[in-house]
Amino acid sequence: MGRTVNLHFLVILALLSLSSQFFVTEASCKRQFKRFYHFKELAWGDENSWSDIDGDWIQDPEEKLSPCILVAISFFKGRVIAVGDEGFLSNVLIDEADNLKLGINIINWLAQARGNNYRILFDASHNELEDINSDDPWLGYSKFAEGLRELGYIVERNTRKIDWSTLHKYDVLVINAPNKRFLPSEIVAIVHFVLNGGGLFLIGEWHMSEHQHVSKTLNPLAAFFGIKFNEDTVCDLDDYWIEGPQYPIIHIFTDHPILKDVNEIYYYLGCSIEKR
Ligand SMILES: [Ca+2]
Ligand SMILES: [Ca+2]
Repeated sequence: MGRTVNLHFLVILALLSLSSQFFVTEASCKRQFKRFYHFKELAWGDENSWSDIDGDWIQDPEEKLSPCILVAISFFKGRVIAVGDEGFLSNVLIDEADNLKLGINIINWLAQARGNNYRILFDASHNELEDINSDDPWLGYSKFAEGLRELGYIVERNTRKIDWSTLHKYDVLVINAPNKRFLPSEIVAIVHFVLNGGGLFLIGEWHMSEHQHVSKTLNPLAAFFGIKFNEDTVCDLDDYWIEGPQYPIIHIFTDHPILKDVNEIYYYLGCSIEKR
C-alpha cells in the first residue's frame, strides 16, 4: 500500500488547530492547518439568483441570494471538487456553453494531484443518476467519457463495493447523484484515497429530485471534506438557458485553474454548496 497518511493525524491536527494555545500564535496555527486543508468557493449564481428551498421557484425572504455552486478543496495530498448539479455534464448539455470545458478542466486538476497517470473511475455502484455507458440524453455521461478518452484518459466504471484495492489503481474517482448510501468502510476507503493524493469529484442534484437526496447519500461522505450539499434548487430570475428559473446560466466565477476559458455554464436543476 506504500506510505500512507494516518487518519488520526488529521484528527489531532484539527484538535490542535481548535486549541491554538499549543502553537506560538493563532496565525501560525492557521497557516499550519491551511497546508493540509484549504476550501475555496469558485462559482455562484448572479445577483438575481437564489437558493430555492420550498420549490415554488419564487425568491422568498429566507432564501439566500447568489448561492455558491462549485468548490475546490485541497486535503492533505489530495484534491476534491464538488458541484451541485449532475445534469450539466449529461449528453444533452455537455456541448452547450462551456460545460465540457469545465468538466475536462476539473478532471485535469484532480488528476494532477497524483502525478497525472490518467486513470479515472466513475462509480456506478450507488445507483448514480448518470452512467458513462449510457447514450441517453438526460441520464448518460457517454459523451463526457468519450471526451476524456480522446485526451488519453483511461475511463472505467465501478460496479463493486468501493475499497482501497480498487481505488489505489486510479487517480480520480467520480461520484454523481447517488441514491444508495455509502457503507462506512467505503467512506473510509475514499477518505484514505484522497489523503494519499487521489482526486475526488462529487456531483450533487437538486433537492426535489425523486432519484436521490444528497443530504442522505452524499453528505455523510462530503462531510469529511468540510462540504455540505444544501437541500435546495439554484434558481435565477432572468438568466436561464430554457424557460424557467430552475435552469440558470452560471457566469460568476473566481480565479482557479478549472475555470480557465470557462465563461458560462448551463446548470440543470442543481443544488447549492457551502462549507460545513
Ligand atoms: Ca421559494
Ligand atoms: Ca440536475
